[in-house]
Amino acid sequence: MSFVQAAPLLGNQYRDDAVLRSYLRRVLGAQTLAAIEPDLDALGQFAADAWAAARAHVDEEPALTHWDAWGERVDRIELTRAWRAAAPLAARHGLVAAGHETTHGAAARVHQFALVYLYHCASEFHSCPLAMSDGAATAIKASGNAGLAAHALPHLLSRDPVQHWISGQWMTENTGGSDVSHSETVARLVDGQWRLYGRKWFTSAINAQMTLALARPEGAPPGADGLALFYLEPRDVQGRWQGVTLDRLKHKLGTRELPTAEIHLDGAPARLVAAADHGVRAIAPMLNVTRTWNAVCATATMRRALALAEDYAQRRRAFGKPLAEQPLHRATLANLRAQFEAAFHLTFHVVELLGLAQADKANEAQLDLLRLLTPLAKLWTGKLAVAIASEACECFGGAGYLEDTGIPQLLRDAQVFPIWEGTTNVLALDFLRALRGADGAQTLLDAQAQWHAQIESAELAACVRAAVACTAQAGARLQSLAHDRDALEASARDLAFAFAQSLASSLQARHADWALRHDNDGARAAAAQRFARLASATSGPPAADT
Ligand code: MFK
Repeated sequence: MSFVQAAPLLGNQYRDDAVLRSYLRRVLGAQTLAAIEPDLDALGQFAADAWAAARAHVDEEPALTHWDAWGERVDRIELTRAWRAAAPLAARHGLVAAGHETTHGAAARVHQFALVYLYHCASEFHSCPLAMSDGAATAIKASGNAGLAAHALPHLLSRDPVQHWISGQWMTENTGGSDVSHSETVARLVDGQWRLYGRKWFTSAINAQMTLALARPEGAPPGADGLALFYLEPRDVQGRWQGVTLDRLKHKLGTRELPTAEIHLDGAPARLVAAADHGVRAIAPMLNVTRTWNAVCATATMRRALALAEDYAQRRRAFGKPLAEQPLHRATLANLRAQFEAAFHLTFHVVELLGLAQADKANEAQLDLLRLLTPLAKLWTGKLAVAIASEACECFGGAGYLEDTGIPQLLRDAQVFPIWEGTTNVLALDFLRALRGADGAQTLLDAQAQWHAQIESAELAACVRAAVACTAQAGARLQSLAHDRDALEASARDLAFAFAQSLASSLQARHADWALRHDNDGARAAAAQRFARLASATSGPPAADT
């Protein structure tokens, strides 16, 4: 009998996740945790079951049929099995609703994103339309458009699978996805009804019941300020497309179960979300929410990659013992774990701040911090998810390169995180934009000092001293470049990574100290110390880069 490798298995992804459970014990009251735990447990089991089932249908993709048998243009989308299963589950567990409900006060976002974190990988990127739905609900609330809110929010925030709607986000045109100022879609007011004409180049979740779209009202000036934000329902109550033609579905590197279309708009009926200009300003609340989803889903991908690699290391023997007992493999996994845990704490701190802001419980400094940390978390976790997914593939040797093991999909899917919702460079420049509104790096240093105030362990205190030194160094560099815009922009990426890593290291150390004291859990402290070493090796003073 020749050798057969043991495939990696996943258990309940809530019960098995010591990092998530430890974090939730710290930030949620026992009563809140007990109330939400059945949902967390159910989604943890969903993740385990979906991994086992997915190996039977690795290559599923949605299908677009343009014409029916009788010659009528129908543009019908057939969704995959995973998507059909994920949609009702998302509604019932409140993956969007939980973030907007008041039951758990400022903890609403922690509740919601813990669910998202467990749901994401198993959902085959059904998380994408949920992110856009959450973003759309947030932008509609911020717009103050009471009529639209009364119409759309009961659907977006419903827990009833029949009532629940998902939203699209139609920004990107052929002219560009980062610089939207050249958008060519035109809005015409015809007999009191706005109608959109043009072409949208990336429309994810084209099966969505509604969408928000940027378009230029006829006669408005060129540039971003001339764009307005519109609300559309692309299909009528019979399900027929209204002034929308689907040209084709995109052929993508990953996220293949997500139907992303190229479309033409020819008189699609729309209504204004806010004023007939400054559409980018109106859609910004949506972007900040979808960027938070991006960071949470990137972190969930890291955790999945690690869970599979760690499980396999127990099963796979080479050179006379399991991989888990080989010192170099063990160190490789420990580095991945340290980075993942740091990313987890930065991401969930953004989540906490979002919850505070939404519940009107955030002070000025916390609002500034939220604005600064959102692009940092998005850009750093996006890149890290790709790096960790790539290392995880390598942990499986040749099997990690075979599509039908399900492992390469992790890497193909991860590559979307640094691209959509703003590339790494767009986000680094957004961080500079946010710094202009805040008190520069001082906001970050002040926050860091507060996080450190309660740390008792001497080893962890040493970690945070190193982190503060990195933040201060990056802050000094920022200041030295303040009068040379080109040099500042050229350094924006290095600066953003330096800040992201030093702040993540502090947040991770703060939690590790708590876990030592409350749970006698030394594993979190070991990971925090390891990350501090990795971060200070990579994020020393950013080099001049012009
Ligand atoms: C599973 C995970 C889920 C992920 C969801 C997947 C969904 C996929 C769908 C897509 O990928 S859609 C495409 C996503 N595209 C982007 O994310 C756009 C990338 N480009 C940018 O982010 C640009 O920075 C942006 C278009 C937002 C702005 O560029 P501009 O034209 O140079 O704008 P400008 O003049 O700097 O800003 C306009 C206004 O918006 C300003 O306010 P004022 O008008 O009051 O001065 C800015 O302050 C404000 N603003 C811009 N970004 C902001 C913001 N405000 C708050 N937060 C921000 N992030």
